[in-house]
Amino acid sequence: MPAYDTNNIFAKILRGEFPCHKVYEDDHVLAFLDIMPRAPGHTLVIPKAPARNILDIKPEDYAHVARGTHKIAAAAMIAFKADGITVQQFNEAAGGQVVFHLHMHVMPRHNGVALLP
Ligand code: D5M
Repeated sequence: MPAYDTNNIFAKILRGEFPCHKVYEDDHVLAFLDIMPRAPGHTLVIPKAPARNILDIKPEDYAHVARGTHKIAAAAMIAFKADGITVQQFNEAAGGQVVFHLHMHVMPRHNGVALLP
């Protein structure tokens, strides 16, 4: 697997070199709106630790991502009056990953409404 690239777009967002619509931040994670939302409120949760994907992250850093994802999912259910939540995460190009800094997609869902492609 290739090494972590410090010039990926999410690394730039973490360094404040590129803007984002921030939803939540703590010492370990940042959450912001996806620029290509597949559902209203589609949010990405990323670790502040430099990790390419789930194959690359330390368990203790992944635990922070899990905690952040849990928090955002619960908040999104309320904020978007959602009926459910889809959590999705891709690893390497073969796994559908496009941006190579680990991120969890958190997508509020409503009954009868499909995700955008
Ligand atoms: O897809 C990467 C996801 O990251 C995709 O849903 C678009 C989103 N994206 C890409 N650039 C940005 C910026 N600058 N802000 C917010 N969201 C962004 P994946 O297949 O999960 O790697």
